[in-house]
Amino acid sequence: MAGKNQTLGEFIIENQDSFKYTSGELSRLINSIRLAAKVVNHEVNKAGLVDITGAAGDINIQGEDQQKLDVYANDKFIQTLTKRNIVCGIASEEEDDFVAINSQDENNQNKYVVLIDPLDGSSNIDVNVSVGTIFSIFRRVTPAGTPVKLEDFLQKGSKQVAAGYVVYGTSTMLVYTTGDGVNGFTLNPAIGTFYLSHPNMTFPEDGNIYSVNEGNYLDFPLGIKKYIKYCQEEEGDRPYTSRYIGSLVSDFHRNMIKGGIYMYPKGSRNPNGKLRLLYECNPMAFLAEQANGKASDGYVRTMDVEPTELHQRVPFICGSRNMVDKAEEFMREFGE
Ligand code: P6P
Repeated sequence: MAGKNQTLGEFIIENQDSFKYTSGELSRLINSIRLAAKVVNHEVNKAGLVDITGAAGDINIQGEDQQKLDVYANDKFIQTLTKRNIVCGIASEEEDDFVAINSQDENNQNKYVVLIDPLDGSSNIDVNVSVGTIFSIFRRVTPAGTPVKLEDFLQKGSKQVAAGYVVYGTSTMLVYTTGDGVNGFTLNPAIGTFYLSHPNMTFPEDGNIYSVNEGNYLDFPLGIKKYIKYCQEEEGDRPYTSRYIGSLVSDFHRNMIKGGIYMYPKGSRNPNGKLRLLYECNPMAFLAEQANGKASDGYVRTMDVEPTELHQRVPFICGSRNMVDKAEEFMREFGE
């Protein structure tokens, strides 16, 4: 068990042997994410001072305005992971297709691919609300030294070897799992070092916070409407509190610490939900389950969903196990 105030670097080395795959490659990969997180954090923290907030003038594949920091964060993570020559491919919310990293070089024995949402919640940047980076890591399924293929990225969430997020909030934290629990590290900006501040993070089984964009209420499936009304009834420990920041990483992080549920259901404007399976829902679902929480689309476990395309969207319900169970109960009874 790691001691508090251990640095991220010390923690990675100490726990490297517990990771079922050999070699320090995954450790080097987490270290490169740590470096990119520090670089992006520096820019996010001064966004208001330098002309890097606001739209970049481009539209990403999601049809969303690319914020300048979106583009910056995307470039920095891809640059860092490429320079360190650790992965054979990267998929990103900001890239139409996956990016192959020297994978056609037969000497390239790199076995990991990374999928990232480089700056989730970026619409909050200009109003100084927390944003985050989300990452998901798989071992490639095609032979090393051959060109990386789409199938290397379209893997079920249950195949992830690591996942995590960086939350650029009142403090900057890196929270990740390699399948052996969830640990949170807080950046000391004065010296640029992440310290273990939240060992073995777990969702309380119950909570009294629900996070959903109630502006879409009329558009929700009946089961979700019924669950929201359940949260609002005067009964026992209810009504619950509604907290929705509009930044998945921040809502998830708060709910994991205090107990709560996050929902992004489908609706007429988002017939499959809004969140992307591969680089938002899967990594957050891996973290949730490793922290004794739960994640599904209301019926099917998120990490069991068979991916069909890089930027596919799914409905997402995630958080304290008993709260997700209750929401699924309403979905089974009342459905769409
Ligand atoms: P809405 C940010 O764009 C994001 O992907 C999540 O971080 C956030 O929870 C959600 O979308 C906000 O979406 O439609 O409620 O503004």
